[in-house]
Parts: sequence; structure tokens; C-alpha cells
Amino acid sequence: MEAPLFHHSQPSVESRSRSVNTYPKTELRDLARWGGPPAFVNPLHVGRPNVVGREALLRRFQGVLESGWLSNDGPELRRFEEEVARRLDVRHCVATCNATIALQLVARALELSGEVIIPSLTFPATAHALAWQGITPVFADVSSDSWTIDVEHVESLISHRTTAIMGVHLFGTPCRIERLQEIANRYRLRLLFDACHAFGCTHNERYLGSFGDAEVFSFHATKFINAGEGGAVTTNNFDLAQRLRRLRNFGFDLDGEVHEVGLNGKMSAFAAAAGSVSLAHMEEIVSHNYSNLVDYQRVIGPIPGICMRRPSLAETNNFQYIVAEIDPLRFGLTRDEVFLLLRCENCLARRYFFPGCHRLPAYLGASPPVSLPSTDAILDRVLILPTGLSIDSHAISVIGDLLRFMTANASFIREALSLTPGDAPGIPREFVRIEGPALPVPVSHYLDTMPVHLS
Ligand code: T4K
Repeated sequence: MEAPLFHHSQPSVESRSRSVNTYPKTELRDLARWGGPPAFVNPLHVGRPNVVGREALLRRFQGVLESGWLSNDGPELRRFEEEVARRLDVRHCVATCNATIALQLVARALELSGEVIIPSLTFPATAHALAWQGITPVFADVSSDSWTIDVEHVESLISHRTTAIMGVHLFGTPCRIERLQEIANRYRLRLLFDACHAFGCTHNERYLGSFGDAEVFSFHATKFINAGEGGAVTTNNFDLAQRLRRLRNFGFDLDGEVHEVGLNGKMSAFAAAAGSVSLAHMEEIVSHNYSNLVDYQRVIGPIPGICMRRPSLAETNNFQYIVAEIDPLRFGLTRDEVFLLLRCENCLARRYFFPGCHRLPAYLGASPPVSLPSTDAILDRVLILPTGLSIDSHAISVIGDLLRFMTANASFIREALSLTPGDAPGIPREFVRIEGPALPVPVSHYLDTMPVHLS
């Protein structure tokens, strides 16, 4: 089993020395891209699962085994559904084996067909779930400030084939819900939300989960509340919830008869127990995520050309994603160059959701090429950095040091990158060692002189 990288609180000297290479980076050849030891001994992941309540979890698993109810609406499943519904202040929660199936079930239950308008800036599952049901996802741009679906563009995309709009609360930022509801009402369309990033986030102080016709959550291992695999549809509509329960169970109704074509979308009792234990630790995880965000802001805030997106503090947020943007002109390196260099250092940043659904081979050619300028611009500069319980302030300081080192020596690095063969675009394939020059500004200089602002 892999040793944990960092403790939740301040790591001990021993754990620090195990997790970070203390060898200072003062020359080009010190960067792992050119043969130096990676800054992190073990990879830092964006989606490292938050493992909490181990003892309680084992007890709950034991209880599941003893109960003889491993699936099919057993007590653990009901408990998890009730806990989610209570947390989000919504009448019904229908838990599923994952969110992709939950999206398909809700599309089916609402009898969507033809076209559904969604943002291209999302995980491919949003589009795939519709396409899998024979529905054409029509890709809308996002607004450049919220990064959620652009309501004006949505309206221009409505056709006689449109049956629904599905917004995505990207990285926990709520869509412009009232405007979307107004449009949906005007054109008699269904309104859904992919809320996979937004568990525990609020809009106008009301939890996401009860807006539109229904909302969908993910409890995948990489989500801050996780069941290993899992998802849920939440809604205030009793009939919809009943139909979803039937559809996720092969079409069986309470009378034991198969009334329609269904599938197996059930969540197991083990996943429900894991989700429930994870949920019980929600406050602890959110507070750790927030403290990571503050640390990132402290180390990254003063670096020119890289900035952090900060959720509105007027609303409740889960701070599940650390979203940075790189301006290549000011930073000196492109997002892809930084992404490559960080990954070599074992900081496995992500470019969510590059290249955008509208550019995926699965959707290219299905409809006329679309121009989504905001989406394309965001996807050229976004960089998601590791967070969650496995990341602490020490790791974040090291990431900050690396970024400062990169920007201070950007022109040398850029030249070396152009001279060094062996790159797959953006992804490290092989590391070609070259003898690099001593860099003009050692990182220690910045460490000593950087002003630190906390905001
Ligand atoms: N809608 C939206 C907006 C979504 O973001 C998602 C899922 C969905 C719908 C569909 O939900 P589900 O059907 O999955 O419930 C990950 C997740 O797999 C995916 O669930 C998530 N969104 C997406 C944002 O992230 P990938 O392809 O980026 O990464 P993955 O799964 O390979 O893992 C990410 C990192 O985490 C890696 O560095 C490895 C690490 N990891 C992962 C797992 C599973 C671990 O360290 N331990 C683990 O157990 O998709």
C-alpha cells in the first residue's frame, strides 16, 4: 500500500523529509524535466480520495455483511438517501451507481429527446449521458466571468428539436439559475443541472439540489464526498423520483411488476455506507479544502501571470477544486509548459476540461463546427492544482516555489523546452537529460524576498 503523502495537519519533520526532495532547484538541470529529482517523492493527485472515518467505515461494512442486505433498497441505501436529502433540503434523493447513469436515468425519466443544450466546458460524461440515450448534445459557450453556461447563447441555440437545457455548476459555481428557469419556462423546456462539482454549495443561500426539474451529483472516489463510485438525482418532484426508482431497478415497480424498460443503476449498500461516512466528515473536509485555498492564495497570489479563481464567500462552497489561470505573456510560459514541468515534478495538475466537449472526436462532425470563444480561451489557460486531505500547506509552499522558479527563469526554460526533443504535446513521455545553464535567479532568492499577502 502506498504510504500517505502528507498528514492533514502540520506534517512532522519526518513526513516532510519523506515526501519532498529537499535538493534545492537553482539550475535548469535541477528541474525534473531535465533530470533533477522530482520535487515530490510520490505523486500529488488532483483527485486523491479523501479517506475519512476508517474505523466507522469498517464497522458499517461489518453491519452490511451481517444485515444480509448488500443492494436493492436496503437500510444503508435508504439512510444515505435520507442524509443527502436532509443535507440539501430537497424532498427526494435517488442514489445510483454513478452520476453518468444518474444523468441517463433522469433524461429517460423526463422523456427527453432531440436536442439538449449543455455547456461544452464540462466533463465528457455530461454529453455522453445524453448521446447514450440517443439525444444530441448541443454545445453552448460559457460566460467569461462565472464559467457557467451563457444564457444568451443558450437562447440562440433553441430549435424545434430542443427538449431541455442542462446547466453545469462548474467547479461549484452555481449557474444563472433564475435566468435559465425563465428561458425554460418561456420555451416549455425541461431544466436540469449537472451538480457533480457542487455538493454542499449554495445559491442565494439555498443548497443546490432542488433547482430546476432535477439535479445530479457524483460521489466518485475523486469527489470531496465519495462513495468509491456513486451518484444521485435530487428533486422535489414525487412522480419523477418514483419513476427514477423504477428505472434504476430494471423497470420494476413496488408491485413487483416490470412496467417499462429499465436498467440496473442501483447503488450498493457498501457504497451507500461509504458515502454516509464521508458525509459525516463533510465539515472537516471543506475546512481543509478552504485552508488549502488560503495557502494557495498566499503563495500564488503574489506571482505575476498566475491567478486563482476564488468562489464567492457570500455563498457556501465546498472548495473542491483549486482553479488557477495562467497568462503566458505575464508568466513567461504557457499553461501547457507549466503543466508539463509540474507533472515532471510529480505534481499531477490537470487541464480540466481540455479540449472541451465540442472538440472531442466523438462530437466533431456530428453537427456543424461551433465557435465557443470563451470556452476555448478558458481551456487555454486553466490549470487545476491538487487539493483535498492529502495536500497540506507544506506541499502548497513547494508548488509555489516551483512556480516562482519557473516564472523567474521563464526565458531559459522556454529555450530549453524548444531545444529538447521527446515531448508528446503537453504530456511528459521521456525525460531527456541536458546540461542546463545555471539560472540567473535561484529560487531561494524569491523565498527570502517575496512579500506574502493573505487575502
Ligand atoms: N459531470 C461532471 C461535471 C463530472 O465532473 C463528472 C465526473 C461526471 C458528470 C460523471 O460522474 P461519475 O459518473 O464519475 O460519478 C475524474 C473522475 O473520474 C470523474 O468522476 C470526475 N467527474 C472528473 C472531474 O475527474 P479523470 O479522468 O480526470 O481522472 P481519474 O478518475 O483518472 O482520477 C483523477 C486523479 O485522481 C488521478 O491522478 C488518479 C487519482 N485517483 C483516482 C482514483 C479513482 C486516486 O488517487 N485514487 C483513486 O481511487 O476523471
